[in-house]
Amino acid sequence: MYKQMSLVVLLMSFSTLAFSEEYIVEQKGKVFSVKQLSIKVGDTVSFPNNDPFYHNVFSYSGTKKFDLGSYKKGDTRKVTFNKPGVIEVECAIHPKMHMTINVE
Ligand SMILES: [Cu+2]
Repeated sequence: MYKQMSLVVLLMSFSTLAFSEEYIVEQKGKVFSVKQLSIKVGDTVSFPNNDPFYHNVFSYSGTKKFDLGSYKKGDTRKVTFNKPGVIEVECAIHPKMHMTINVE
C-alpha cells in the first residue's frame, strides 16, 4: 500500500513538468515567423532555420542572454526561458531581423 502511494506522488511531479511548452519561431525570408510571442517561465522556444542561408539568433536582454551561433538550413536550436521578463531577439547576420518574447 505504501509503495503504491509513493508511485502516485512520483507521477504527479512528472506531470507538473509536462506543463512547460515548446514554441516554434521559424526563420524564413529573413524574418522571424512571429514578431511577438508570450510564453510562461520554463517554456522553450525552438528557432528552426528554413532559409537557404545561415542565421545566428541571439539576445543581449538582461533577463536571458544567449547566442545560438550561426546555423544552416534545416537546423534548429532551442532556448529555455527560466525568468520572467521581455527578451529582444535578433539575428547577428541580418540586422533587420527582430522579435520580442514576453516571459510571464
Ligand atoms: Cu538571419
